[in-house]
Amino acid sequence: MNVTRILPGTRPDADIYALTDSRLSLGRSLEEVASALLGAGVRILQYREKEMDGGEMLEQCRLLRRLTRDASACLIIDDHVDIALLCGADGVHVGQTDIPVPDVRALVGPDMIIGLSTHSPDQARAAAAAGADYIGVGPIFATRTKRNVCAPVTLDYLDWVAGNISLPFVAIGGIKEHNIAEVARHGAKCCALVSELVGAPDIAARVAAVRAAMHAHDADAPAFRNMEGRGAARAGGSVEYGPPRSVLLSKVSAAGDPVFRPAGFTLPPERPQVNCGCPASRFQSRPARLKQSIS
Ligand code: TZP
Ligand code: MG
Repeated sequence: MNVTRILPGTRPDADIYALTDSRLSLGRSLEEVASALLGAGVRILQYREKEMDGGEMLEQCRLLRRLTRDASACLIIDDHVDIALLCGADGVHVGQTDIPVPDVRALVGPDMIIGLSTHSPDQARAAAAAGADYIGVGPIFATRTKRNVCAPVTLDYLDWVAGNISLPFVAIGGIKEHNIAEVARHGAKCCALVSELVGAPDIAARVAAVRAAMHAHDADAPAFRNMEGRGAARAGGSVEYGPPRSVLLSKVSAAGDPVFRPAGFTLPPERPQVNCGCPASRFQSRPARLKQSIS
């Protein structure tokens, strides 16, 4: 299998992870939306459609495979292992109630990337043990995009993952231009966005704006000075970047794991688990405005 193995946050242009959603695309075709994202330098693209027949999904994924291959971008398919295999995707992304990671691995083989959504420390640890290649961390904020999503895990869970998990991870859920800097400050080197990107009238401009916002805080870091155009790392581009931010960070966790976290970082205290059906409940310590229910 010839996999374009771009894992979240592992290189400068793996900072933005875009997901498709035909309901939010302002009537534009998948080809138009995907071409705009890829042309703007997005290098991780997830196909995510919830209400479409399998045949049409496969056709769309084959189109995306062509577009992503031409752009040297990574294609991940949400949920559908069969479609991922049939279209030759680079990876598949599953949730906690989908086919378990070891079973997905048995189907797709050793090379295909497997991403797993997580909402709690237990799930994050289990994801690593199960053989996931990266984890999703979210929903960080409230979102209307995903139905039946659990309450926001808040930035507290992101802090915990950044300090304790060595797998690549991507923050997701309610991330927008106005709050992405905060998410990055809490350790996310890669952010996944749906409505903010595919719902933008000018997708290329929105990608550039989101990237600029995400990296605004990098300006103080010596390694990121003079990185003109970082936000526009584009199709086929060969922009040279400074060393990743991780080299500036302390490398040893309290548990001795080789993880990266800022000097002076302290782990949030463990909180008792409240059984409300949502495994993220232990992190629901943020203000009530972040706890609003999801429609
Ligand atoms: N998983 C957790 S939240 C979410 C998914 C797929 C949707 C995020 O959408 P948006 O529009 O970026 O809030
Ligand atoms: Mg799923």
